[in-house]
Amino acid sequence: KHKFWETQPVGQYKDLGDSSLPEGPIEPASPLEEVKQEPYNLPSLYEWSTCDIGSEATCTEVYNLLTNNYVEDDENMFRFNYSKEFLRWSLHPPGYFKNWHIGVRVKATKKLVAFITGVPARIRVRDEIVNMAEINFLCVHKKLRSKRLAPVMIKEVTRRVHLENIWQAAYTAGVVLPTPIATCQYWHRSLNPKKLIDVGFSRLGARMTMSRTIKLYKLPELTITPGFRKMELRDVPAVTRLLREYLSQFVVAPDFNENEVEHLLLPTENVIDSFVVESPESHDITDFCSFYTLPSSILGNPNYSTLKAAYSYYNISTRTPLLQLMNDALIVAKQNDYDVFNALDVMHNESFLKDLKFGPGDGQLHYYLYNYRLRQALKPSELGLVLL
Ligand code: YNC
Ligand code: MG
Repeated sequence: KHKFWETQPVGQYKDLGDSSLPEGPIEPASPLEEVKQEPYNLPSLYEWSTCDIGSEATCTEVYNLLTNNYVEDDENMFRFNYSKEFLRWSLHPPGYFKNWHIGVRVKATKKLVAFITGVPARIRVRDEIVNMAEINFLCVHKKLRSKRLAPVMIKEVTRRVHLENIWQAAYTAGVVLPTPIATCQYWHRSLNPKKLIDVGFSRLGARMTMSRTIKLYKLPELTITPGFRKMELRDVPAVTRLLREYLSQFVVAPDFNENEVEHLLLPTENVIDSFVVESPESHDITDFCSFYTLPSSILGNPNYSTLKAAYSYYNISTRTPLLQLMNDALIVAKQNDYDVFNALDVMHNESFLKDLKFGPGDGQLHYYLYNYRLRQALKPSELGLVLL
C-alpha cells in the first residue's frame, strides 16, 4: 500500500501496539563514510538545485512555486501563502544548513518545479534530547504530480541530513502515513466573521443572523492583562527560562536555547508576534504568548484574495490564567486585522478552545518522527511541539 514508506525506518502499521519493540532509534547511525556521496538520480529532464533563500531572486522562485502549488484544503478553496519573509525566517534558524534547502529544476529552462527543506532542531523525546531535522515545504508542481518524485526528494534530503551525522527527523502532514506519533486537530476562532462567511471559510450557524454572529465574536478593543506587552530583545533570557521549564512536562518538545528563542520568538513583522506579561510589581516575566502569520490565498473568489490567519505558537501561563492570556492574544490579533486565529489541540490548548469560541476544523494534522519509535501514539496534549 505504501511502496515507499514501507521501505523506510518509520513505525510500520504492522508493529502498532507491539509493546515488545523498544522505544528509540529504529536503525542505528552509520559511519559517515558509508553515507552515499552522490545525489540520488532524478528523471533525466530534471536536476538538483540548492536554493539560497537569502537570495531575493531564488526566494521569489520558491515563493511562486509554493504560492501556486503548496497545501490546499480538501475542497480546494484555500491554499497556504507563506510570505518570503516567513520563508527566510523559518529556513534560517541558528545552525541551518544551506544544502538542506533543496530544489528540483527543469534542466532545459531552469524552472523550479519541486522543493523540500530541512532545518536542524534538538527535540526531546521523554528524557532523551535528539538532534533532528525538521522537514517542511515538500512541494511538487501540480503538473508533475503522481510521478514518484516525492520519494526521491525525501531520500535526497535524508542523505544530506545523514551527511551532517543526524539520523532522526520530525515532520507534520495532513495525509496519513506510517505512522503518526500523534493526530491533532486545528481549531479556528473567527475574528472577522463576515469575511469568513463570505469566502466560505465558515457558515452562518443554525438560527443565527449575520449581526448576531458579529456580536458573538466581538472582542474588547484593548488587552486586559496589566503588564501585557510585545516581547523585546531584553526578554530573551527570561522567556527562554519560562519556555524550557514549561516544555519539560511534554513527552515530545523542542529543547530551545537563548539563540533559538531570539530567532524564533522575537517579533518579526508579518512573521512572528510574541508578547510577555511583565509583572507591574516585581517586573518579572510571568507569562508569554505567540502566534505566527500564515495567510491563505482564497481561490476563485471575486471579492477577496487572501485570508489573514494567525497560528498559535508557544504559550505559557504561570500567573495570568491561560484563558485570559489567550483572550489578549485574540485581541491583539484582531487589532492587527487578522481574519482568523488558529490553534492546534496540543499542549494545554484544549483548556481554552471552547471557552474562547474556537470551533473545530475539518481535517487533521498528523505528527511524525523518522527513525524513532514510540511505543504508542501520544495524545495531542502530550505534544509540546509546533512545526511551521
Ligand atoms: C507527504 N506530505 O504516500 P507511498 S507536508 C510524506 N509527506 O508514498 P509522488 C508523502 N510523504 O505511500 P505527489 C506526502 N505526500 O507510496 C505524499 N507522500 O509509500 C508519499 N502536494 O509520491 C506518498 N505538501 O511523487 C507516496 O506524489 C509517495 O506527486 C507518492 O507528491 C507529493 O512538507 C507532494 O501537501 C506532497 O506538492 C509533494 O502532492 C505533492 O503527489 C504536493 O508520486 C501539495 O509520496 C503540497 C503538500 C506536503 C506538506 C511536508 C512534510 C514532508 C515530510 C516528508 C517526509 C520527511 C521524512 C524525513 C526525512 C529526513 C530524515 C532524516 C534523518
Ligand atoms: Mg511526482
